[in-house]
Amino acid sequence: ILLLILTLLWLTPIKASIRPSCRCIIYDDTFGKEYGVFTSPDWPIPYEDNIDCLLYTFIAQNDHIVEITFDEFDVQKSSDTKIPLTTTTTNSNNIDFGCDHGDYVKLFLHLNNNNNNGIDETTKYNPPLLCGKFPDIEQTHFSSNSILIFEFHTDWRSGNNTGFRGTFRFLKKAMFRTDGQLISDTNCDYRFDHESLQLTRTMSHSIEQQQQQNSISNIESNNNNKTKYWVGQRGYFFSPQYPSTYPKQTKCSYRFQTNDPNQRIRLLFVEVSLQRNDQSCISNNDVIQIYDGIDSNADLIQQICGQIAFLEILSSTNQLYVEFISPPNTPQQQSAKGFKAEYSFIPVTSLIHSGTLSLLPFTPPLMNYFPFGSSYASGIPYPWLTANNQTNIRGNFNEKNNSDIIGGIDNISSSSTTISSSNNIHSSSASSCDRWFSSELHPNGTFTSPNYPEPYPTQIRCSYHFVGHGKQRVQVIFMDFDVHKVEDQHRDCEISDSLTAYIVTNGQKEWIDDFCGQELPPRIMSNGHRLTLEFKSFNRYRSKGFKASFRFVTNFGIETGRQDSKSVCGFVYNSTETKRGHFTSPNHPGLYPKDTECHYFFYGNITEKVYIQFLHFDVEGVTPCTLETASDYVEFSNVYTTDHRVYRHCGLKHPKSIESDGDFFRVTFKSNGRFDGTGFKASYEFRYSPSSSSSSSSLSPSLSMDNNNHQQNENINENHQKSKTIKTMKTLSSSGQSNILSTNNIKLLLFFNIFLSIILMNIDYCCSTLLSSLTNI
Ligand SMILES: [Ca+2]
Ligand SMILES: [Ca+2]
Repeated sequence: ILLLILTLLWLTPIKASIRPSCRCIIYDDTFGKEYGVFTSPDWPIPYEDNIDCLLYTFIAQNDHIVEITFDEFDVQKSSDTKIPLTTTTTNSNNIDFGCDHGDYVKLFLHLNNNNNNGIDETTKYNPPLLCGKFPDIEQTHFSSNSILIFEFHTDWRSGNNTGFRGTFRFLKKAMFRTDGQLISDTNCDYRFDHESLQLTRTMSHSIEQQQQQNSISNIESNNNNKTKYWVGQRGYFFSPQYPSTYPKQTKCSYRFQTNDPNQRIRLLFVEVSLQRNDQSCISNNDVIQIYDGIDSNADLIQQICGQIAFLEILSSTNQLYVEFISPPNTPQQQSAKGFKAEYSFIPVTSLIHSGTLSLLPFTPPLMNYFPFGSSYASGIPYPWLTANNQTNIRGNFNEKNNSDIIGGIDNISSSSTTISSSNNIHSSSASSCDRWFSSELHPNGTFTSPNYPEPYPTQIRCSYHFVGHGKQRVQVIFMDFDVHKVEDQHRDCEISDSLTAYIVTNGQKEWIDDFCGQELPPRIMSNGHRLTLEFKSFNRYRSKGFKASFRFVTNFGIETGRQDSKSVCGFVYNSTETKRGHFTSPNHPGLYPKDTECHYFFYGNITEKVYIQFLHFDVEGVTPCTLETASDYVEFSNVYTTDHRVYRHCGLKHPKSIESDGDFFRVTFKSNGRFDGTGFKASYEFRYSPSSSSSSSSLSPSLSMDNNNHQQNENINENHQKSKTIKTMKTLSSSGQSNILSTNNIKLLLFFNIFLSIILMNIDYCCSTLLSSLTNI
């Protein structure tokens, strides 16, 4: 009854203001089921022409939001205008993909409950209009308040299209509440101040000392002790209106700090869905910036743009600052969902000691927050809850592995009986062959195979875990390598003794390479602050194993230029400092790390131009090196952000030479999360060039190729492709299906487990629906 009264309150204004020609269907109940169902008229029989305006109105209780998901979608598209993913020109005219001249679904996601005048022709809808078929349209949509309306419009043209079928449900708003303290007079600036109880207990006798270690927090708690807002050890924070689309002109901040200098802040960006385009973060409007300190003056350690899942950030101190920016005055673009992130305050000791580290990477969601059981987490299941040990970074030493450790090994056998439980790694790790390297303790060092330089034992499996923080990457450089390789199996270490490298991508452990034989492997770099190497041996061969050095680097293995603290990976080359030199891709000559973006800024004198020549080029990708071709690329620009022309290069062809238009030049390297190469090495030179714009045409899309190198490149190419194929297969087999599943697919799967309730479709006037509801009372 309460629901209906609320319904009545909202409906009255809605009814008053809609177009008279609009008919209305209301969904305000799922009748005890998790989901309700809606369809287009006569579905799956093709819908009629000239429907003009049919309003689907979803009304939740005041403290709920509405989620709708289209499971089937086939709406006539009158024009085939397709917006290219390479939005080098962000033209707002293309936003509706040509739907506005035909049949469409028009979404109203941000209707306000309080001063609600319903919708009319002037109500702002949420672009884009939906028409066509999957994957042209986004499947799932959320309201920001308790009402969601969409208009179904069909024109006079017949198309024999079946329309749509979808499900809706109501979600508690509390699921998406940011746990921090909203700073007064701000829209979305939050603080997350955490008080370590342990510290308070142990240090209560020396408050002065405590103040020294964390002045800001304590000054406030002294002045204002009673209203001090402490957050828990763990919680969530969200972009505004999440999971609905975030508003333009947004600037939010999230400041984390703890009074315990021996705690770190760990963030896990569970889902990030910002404007999807094909630009590097430096040219992107909407961006999340993460600073390793109390505010934006601290070092920038991460920039997130586009779409990504399960990205982990670790602070290097007890403070962390996050900014989310969606600037004003940007052209109207497709709206995006924003982000969902989890924070936690963790003791440094958990980064140093192996046992607690295994709890570290991922914590389960706050189950109670999700009203419909454990599997719901805004569309993405938590992979560590479902994954087996092999795809789980935690499962580095499961029981099966433990039983592989047999006697006769000096530093292992004595303890093999104590390694009985995977939960008990902590206590026994010191005597197993697993090793943990945290940058909190070891900024660099060396490690070896067991017994090195004596032959390593048979039947072992050892893991070497590296955990950095901030923007640190782990770099491993091999010094000696002799691991028994089974011949006949060309370039395949699968059945040989081997050393295998894994990183974490999208929250999953991912294979990057493995090594065997006697050839010294190239240097390795992680894509983030974690890296795991696994060494395994089978039979009795007398190979001595390996020795390698590791270091946690913040310069991405780029040895030249001056690093710019305002970029995550930015290097400045100034003509006043050096006139010529070299620069390389990260980790060169090793494989470049995945998911990495680096910028090289060249500043010349006013009379100079920048001249660049590539000496080596291997950037995995296919022309035109775009998002659609899933390519890594090297991009050139004559301005700091976005050039009006974008010149990209990928593959093995390299430009012979490139000259800037003027005294500034930017080179950007960007790699994605799949496949890699050895990157590039290039020389640069600032050349005296007094007359401007005379030779700007040298930077043309069809850059000349060095013919001498061409033949050589072809050969390299062949070998390269071979190894790529092997890598592809391995990646697929090791990472399993879960990596391939998109959010939408996972959602579809979920539906198989859900009991659907079907609501009879009443195509009727709003008021008569309401009347019949009232009659039911
Ligand atoms: Ca039509
Ligand atoms: Ca790639």
